[in-house]
Amino acid sequence: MIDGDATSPLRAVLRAVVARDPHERSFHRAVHDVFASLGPLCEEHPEYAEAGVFARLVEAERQLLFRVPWVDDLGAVRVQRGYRVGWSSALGPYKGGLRFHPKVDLAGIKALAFEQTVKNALTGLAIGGAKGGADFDPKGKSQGEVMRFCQSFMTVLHHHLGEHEDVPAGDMGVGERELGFMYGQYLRLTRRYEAGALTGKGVGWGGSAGRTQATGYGAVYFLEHALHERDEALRGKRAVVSGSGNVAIYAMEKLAELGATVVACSDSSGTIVDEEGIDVELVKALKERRRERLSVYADERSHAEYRDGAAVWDVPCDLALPCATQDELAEHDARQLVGNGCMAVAEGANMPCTTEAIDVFREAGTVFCPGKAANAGGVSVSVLEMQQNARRETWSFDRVDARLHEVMHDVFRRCHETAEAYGSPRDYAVGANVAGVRRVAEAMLALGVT
Ligand code: NDP
Ligand code: 2IT
Repeated sequence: MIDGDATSPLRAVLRAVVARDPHERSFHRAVHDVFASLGPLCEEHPEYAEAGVFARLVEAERQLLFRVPWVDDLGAVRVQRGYRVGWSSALGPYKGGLRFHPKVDLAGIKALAFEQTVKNALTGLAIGGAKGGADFDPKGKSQGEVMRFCQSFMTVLHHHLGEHEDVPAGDMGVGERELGFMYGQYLRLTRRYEAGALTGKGVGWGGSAGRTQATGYGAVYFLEHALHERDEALRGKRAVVSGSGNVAIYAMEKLAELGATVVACSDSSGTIVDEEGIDVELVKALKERRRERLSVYADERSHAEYRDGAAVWDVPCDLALPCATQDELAEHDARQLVGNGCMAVAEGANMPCTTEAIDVFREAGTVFCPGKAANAGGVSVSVLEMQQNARRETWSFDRVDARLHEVMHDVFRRCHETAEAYGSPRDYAVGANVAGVRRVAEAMLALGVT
């Protein structure tokens, strides 16, 4: 709940958010969960509310909603909705991923763009916040269909992009293949080789080494710091990871490299349990190259068990990393994890744990690493990609990984110190929310009413 009396500025702003768009529940939740941490900050800085900072912070600077027509392989015309929400440019150009998934809608994109704004501020880098995507499902589509869709999407969006304006990247359903098709269309329409207009590009055509690994690796680096605070380490721990996409794969790879055993991962159809440790190379082959369902893993590794329709949360573990999608870990899942002795949860995905689940972790004293901090490695390496593009340089994987280590350490330190300073020691969600919002708020004050 939000602290303070019923007339507190935070409550008033939250009430106005709900009244203005009463059906946008996922957006309300994103604002509520950040505002719940801000009571002490709001008291310490009355000038924020006086300058309308909170009221401005819950409204996107701009929202683009557009038609994306495309022709499928049978010649039928199909129509999708495209979105790009530029939330805040107080700290830099709009920055955030594009998601292609049938459930994409405006409220969800607003929630993610708001969250991204706080995350990007927390990195300490010069980027604003944005998110976008479309209700297009790349699953089951041919290569040609995906390409035609991406080209149509970019035909509208290219007018609004650029290294100084808005720089998208990938997210769920948008990987190197989709970014390639979109970037190709961007180049064709703008007639400018502006590599810094999009990140997550392939290393052979303007991308950065280490961007593919960055989100998953970064989440594990953050978790490592949080465990270290408790005199614990990754080595010897049992971990479960939900999802088997970009974030999940590289979280699993780094966990294994640092001595943990990942015993389960999943996709939207079911879970694989492999007590010998998930074979990450096999998951990569299935998901990155062959575009198969995860169930095929059990056909190729006979000792592994496939649980149709199940999630990973009831597999006993020390560490749990939700790396698939939002609201995938609910209160009963949290209770199950805690009951099984899970000591730490690190969110690789955006908002995967429900508010109630996070409360369970808080009460149980489970180490909780919130997504806007733990998964900030992806967007941070996107900034390294922009830096390389601007200087026409190519950095080695080791150089990027060393910088990722530094950024994740900075993010952890900010969360840790801010949580302590604001009376919630070791509550990294409070630390992340306060540190991120404070940086945006200070910039907004300095820039006047914009
Ligand atoms: P991908 O599309 O690469 O992978 C998503 C994975 O999640 C797939 O394996 C998918 O399975 C699985 N999944 C989807 N829904 C469910 C479900 N209900 N239960 C179990 N598994 C499910 O996306 P990313 O890995 O890029 O993104 C994952 C999360 O991380 C998202 O929340 C995203 O916003 C966040 N994120 C991503 C970043 C990035 O750089 N890519 C950066 C920071 C955060 P299936 O194939 O069956 O759909
Ligand atoms: O949620 C995220 O941080 C991303 N999808 C990555 C954004 C980016 O611009 O790299």
